[in-house]
Amino acid sequence: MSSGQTPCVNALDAGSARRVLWKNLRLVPPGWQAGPVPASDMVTEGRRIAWIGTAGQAPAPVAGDATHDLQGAWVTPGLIDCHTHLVHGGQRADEFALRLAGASYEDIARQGGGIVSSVRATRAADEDALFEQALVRLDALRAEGVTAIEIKSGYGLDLATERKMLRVARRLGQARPVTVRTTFLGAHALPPEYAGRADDYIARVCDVMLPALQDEGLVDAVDVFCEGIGFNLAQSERVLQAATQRGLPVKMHAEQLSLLGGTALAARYGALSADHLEWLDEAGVLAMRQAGMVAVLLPGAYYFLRDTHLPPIGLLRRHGVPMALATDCNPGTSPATSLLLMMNMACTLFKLTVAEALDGVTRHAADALGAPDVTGRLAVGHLADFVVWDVDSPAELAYWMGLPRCRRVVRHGEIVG
Ligand code: DI6
Ligand code: FE
Repeated sequence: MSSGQTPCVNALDAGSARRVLWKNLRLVPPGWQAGPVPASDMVTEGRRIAWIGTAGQAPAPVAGDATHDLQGAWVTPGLIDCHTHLVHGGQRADEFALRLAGASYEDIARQGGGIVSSVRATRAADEDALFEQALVRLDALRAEGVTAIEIKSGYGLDLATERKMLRVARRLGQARPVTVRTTFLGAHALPPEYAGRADDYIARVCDVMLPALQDEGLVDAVDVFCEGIGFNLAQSERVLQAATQRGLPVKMHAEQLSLLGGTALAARYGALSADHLEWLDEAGVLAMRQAGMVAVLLPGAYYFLRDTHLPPIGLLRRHGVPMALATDCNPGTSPATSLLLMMNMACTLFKLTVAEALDGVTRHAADALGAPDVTGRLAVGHLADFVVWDVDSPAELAYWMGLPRCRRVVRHGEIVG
């Protein structure tokens, strides 16, 4: 982190990396508070930040260096969407209509709709079709300054389709200038062919699917949906155990629709994050704090399900649990492709401050993502992933609902949008 005030001199070595001077920008500091922020300059060298400090004091450019004058524009770290189900076949607008007519999300799931209907569509789609559908959503996120994203599997629920989803996720990261972290969510729902045999399915997830997909280099982390309509505590623990034994970081969909205690379980396994958390209690908050976990809040799902049970923001704040925000982009509960809109919803629905929302899509999201190089912070030595905004105040990032305000996106030192 850098306040942008203190010049941090570091070796601007004579390597061949391209050097760029970004002049006259205003860095939105972590924990931003309304008020003037003096202008800074930043020097990037190749992929990384080599110098940040007071405007006008950067090392003088030499021949071959590029210079961009940002004319006092506000700059944040690249935005990070740390919880998505971006890759899936089809959409579920008809189910939305049913819910509007009175059916509950859980009713629909129990009647063979819900997640399982997306499983049918995802199994039926070929890899290229899945890729093309997901690319549209990825580009919508990128247009708002997203430079890193987590993508889960979990609409395959068989080895071949989970593999197909994770391969698509990897391809997305090659096709676009965005860091993709993949999460294996084989334990998202019970596939119809395992009806009444949830323990057998979990055994397959742990003993067959996870090892195979990890060996193919497709898995960066492992997640499980611990819920009445998902998997119980014992089944969730088996997944966490299997992942941990294989050296993979874990996370959990926890306490979304009821309080099962999944968060405390995830804490025992040193999870990166617990996500959703509408029903989380104080014991769970304390467990998160102790384990150094991030609380990933998903206001899009809360809104889209017309939920009324708020996550315990006051407790998370009081106990100092970092809060991240993500889209949860998925066809059933959050067909959202705007992280800025999630900031707005987190402020209006969950009463987050603008500063919390900004930190929630940058440094705290990075900590939930678990990608070693993605920090969500602008400081010397860190990757040069940042966004230049067309706003008078950083509060505008949480204020507009749909107005594009992103002027430039820089990833790994290169202008990519
Ligand atoms: N919680 C969610 O909100 C999504 N998955 C999950 O575990 C919903 C997935 C869906 O309905 O398709
Ligand atoms: Fe989710």
